Amino acid sequence: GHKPAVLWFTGLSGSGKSTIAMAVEKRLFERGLNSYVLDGDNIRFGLNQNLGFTATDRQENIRRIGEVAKLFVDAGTITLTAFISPYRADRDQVRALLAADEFIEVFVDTPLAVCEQRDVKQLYAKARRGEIKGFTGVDAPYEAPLKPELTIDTSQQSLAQSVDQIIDYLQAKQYI
Ligand code: GGZ
Repeated sequence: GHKPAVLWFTGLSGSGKSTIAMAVEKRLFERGLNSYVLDGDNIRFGLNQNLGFTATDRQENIRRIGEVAKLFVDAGTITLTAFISPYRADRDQVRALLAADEFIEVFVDTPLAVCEQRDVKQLYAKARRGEIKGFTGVDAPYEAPLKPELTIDTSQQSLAQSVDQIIDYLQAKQYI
């Protein structure tokens, strides 16, 4: 059995949030546990397709995702969310929606320089050229968590090590 919770990944674009969340989900699935990843691919193209990247749209994006994550937890699912969620107040609002042990903030603390060097989608390059305005880390803020339950630096450890770190935490705290 397991105790459902939200693993709330936060970090810059290209920090590795989705990659780690997907790999954790795979590991949980292999153990027969019910889990699900909410990310841009299944949220920003559907439920939140009317939202962009202004501060107010990001706030509403995170608010809705928090509400959906709460529903998933109520349904018994270990829920992983992978959104930049740059504002501390918005993350704390989601934390307040849930019971104290149902919100696990995972700070994917990959340095901006590393994210920018990866630049898989060439979005940082576009932002630096001024072709995208309000890009997180370039000309829009990212407020790092003050007391995340977990901090992961993908420039210092492998994907497998990051996954192990999260699985170890879930086991130590008796979620799984
Ligand atoms: C940041 C942006 C922006 C701007 C488009 N700023 O690498 P990606 O492509 O897949 O990750 C980024 C994603 C961020 O969406 P989120 O829903 O996670 O953002 S938030 O939590 O702040 O609401 C990036 C792409 O969308 N993208 N424009 N201006 N990232």
